[in-house]
Amino acid sequence: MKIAIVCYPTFGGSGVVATELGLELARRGHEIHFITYSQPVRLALLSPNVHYHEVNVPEYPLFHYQPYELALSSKLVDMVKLYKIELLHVHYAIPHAYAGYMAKQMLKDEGINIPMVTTLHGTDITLVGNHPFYKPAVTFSINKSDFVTSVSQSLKDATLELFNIKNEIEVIPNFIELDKNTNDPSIPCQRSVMAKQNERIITHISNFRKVKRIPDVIKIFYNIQKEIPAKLMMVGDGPEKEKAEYLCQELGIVDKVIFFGNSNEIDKILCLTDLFLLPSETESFGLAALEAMACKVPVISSNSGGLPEVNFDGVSGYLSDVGNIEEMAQNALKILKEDDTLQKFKENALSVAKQFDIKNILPLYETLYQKAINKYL
Ligand code: GMT
Repeated sequence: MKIAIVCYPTFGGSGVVATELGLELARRGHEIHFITYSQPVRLALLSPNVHYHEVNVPEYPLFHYQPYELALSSKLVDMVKLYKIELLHVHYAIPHAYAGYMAKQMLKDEGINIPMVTTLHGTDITLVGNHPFYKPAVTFSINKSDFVTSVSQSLKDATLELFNIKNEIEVIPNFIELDKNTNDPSIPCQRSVMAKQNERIITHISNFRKVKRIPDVIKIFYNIQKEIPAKLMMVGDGPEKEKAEYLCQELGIVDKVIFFGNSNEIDKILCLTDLFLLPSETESFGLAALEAMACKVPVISSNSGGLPEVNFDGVSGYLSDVGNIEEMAQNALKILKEDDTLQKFKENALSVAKQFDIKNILPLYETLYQKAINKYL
């Protein structure tokens, strides 16, 4: 199949899922065209099956806001015609589903019927899409998509509750490429560089937005390090980072917390991690938790959104109510104190992650794509 994938190229779950999906589809022989405003961060190499088309929005003094949707829909029309693309898969409803629908209509005018699959990722529904300024356009473009998927049952439920949706929504969860992520012996695991032998290593990875509750991460760690020797690795960048650095100063733990910034070497960080913290206000799925689990790292998370669908309480880690820092720290200590317990949770984390192996999830997308293409034959 010839598939155009529209996504955000930056560090963030939806872009990562879209890129990894495209790369695996390409490995399976499909022709993939990524269409976005800069090269996706996880898209290192292009190949005959993997193309990247940049959307440029020329500056013009009259524009207070650059008309990205317009440029994107025009680019989609051009690329569909040039490469004879058979299907659009847009990730994140705003504004991609809207731009995709416009492209569909323009193409229809020229006698080309192209199906569009929209994948809802989370904040496009829960935080941003639900805003009254966007809601009519988001509802419209979801309803006008040929097929809609959501990354968890919880996100599907939220979408049906918040919007007037007439379309079916199929749940296709986030996935992980286990062969790549699990204990690859070629990845050097330099634990001794980061911590002393007796220290536990705790990690948080995100884009440091408010929804991630970064102060909770620091406070949970603060409680942990009072009881056992430990280091915290904070990976990523975003609006809450500076405040987090100040909080570490206030709590007197700067020597125990390392801020890395954005990293493309997540597996090298996770391979030396003992515990992952994800106390988010909400997560439609929590891809970061799954990536940790695939590297045998148990997870302490909140129980909101789709997190209970990936982190199994008492098995791959523990879940607590949002903001219950004390319980999260106590649960972390339950896992970390004894080597045997930690080992058991590590094994469990990996076996839960196996359910989300890309090999199980990818065929769900392929079947859906075929259905979408058949719709217009
Ligand atoms: O929250 C992020 O880190 C980014 C965001 C995105 O859309 O790029 O992530 C959302 O999509 C991911 C992939 O489907 C999910 O795993 C995340 O849980 C979801 N984030 C939220 O719902 C807050």
